[in-house]
Amino acid sequence: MLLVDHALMLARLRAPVYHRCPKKGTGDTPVPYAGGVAHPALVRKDTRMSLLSQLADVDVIDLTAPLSDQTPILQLPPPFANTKSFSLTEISRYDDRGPAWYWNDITTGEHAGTHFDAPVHWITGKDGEDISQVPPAKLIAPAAVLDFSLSAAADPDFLLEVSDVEAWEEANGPLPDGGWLLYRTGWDARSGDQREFLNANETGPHTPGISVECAAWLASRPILGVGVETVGTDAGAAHSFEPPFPCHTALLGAGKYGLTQLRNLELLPPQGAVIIAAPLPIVGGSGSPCRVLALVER
Ligand code: 23J
Ligand code: MN
Repeated sequence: MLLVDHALMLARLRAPVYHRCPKKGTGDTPVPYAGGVAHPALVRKDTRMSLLSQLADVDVIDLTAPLSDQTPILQLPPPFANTKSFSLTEISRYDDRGPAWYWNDITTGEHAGTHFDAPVHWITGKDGEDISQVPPAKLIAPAAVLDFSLSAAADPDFLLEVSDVEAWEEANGPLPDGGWLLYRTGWDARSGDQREFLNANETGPHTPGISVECAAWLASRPILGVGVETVGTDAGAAHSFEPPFPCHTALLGAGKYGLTQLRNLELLPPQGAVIIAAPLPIVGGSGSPCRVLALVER
């Protein structure tokens, strides 16, 4: 079975899922197991080896921005409160505070750097999952990658429209059920510099995003969520949209997820990549810095 089929199977959470047992004598008798993820004890060793052997033909691409005190973060205008950046505080470094060990405390906002937005982050999703409640099976999912970097280069306020996604689907097939829409804008090239990344002037930040209508439409589609290269899933100017921050409002309100500050999307095919997004299970958290990896068949 293709790797992407495994991910689609997990993403669809079909229950029962049938695992065909190849053992002699039992033929092709389907063996049911509950839920989207097989307990290791329920999966034959040769099946596990088959999954592992497939990874030999897979490139692992890191979609995560490095996390440091230089990592760009969101800046909301007054009167709103702002997040802290990421930073390290040294506890000891092979010195009198700890002669044989080096370690740090970290300070970070939940929404610093490459991070995962849980539904509870927005008021429309306030009864939804916090970051610790996102089901692990959903953290491995297929992705469609929509490249609008030319449009965003021509207009930093470029907004993805329903017609853009429909035209993309016409050419590339439907967005994957239970999968990510990853929105490439080329904005990752600016992530080395907070000023360039936020691209603000006297009228506020100017970064590409998704229109109000398209955000509502995407929330009605069977996708898992939306991933972007910018500081948040909404456009820089989305504070002035009606409703404000339509991506957060519609998608998190529909129980979907956000991924931000992705990079290396240009290395992914339009369809067929499998995304592993691993936020920390912060109890009651609204989101988390996140390691995001893509698996791509060679
Ligand atoms: C809070 C308020 C507005 C926004 C955001 C957070 C984010 O972008 C975020 O990281 O979730 S736009
Ligand atoms: Mn966020």
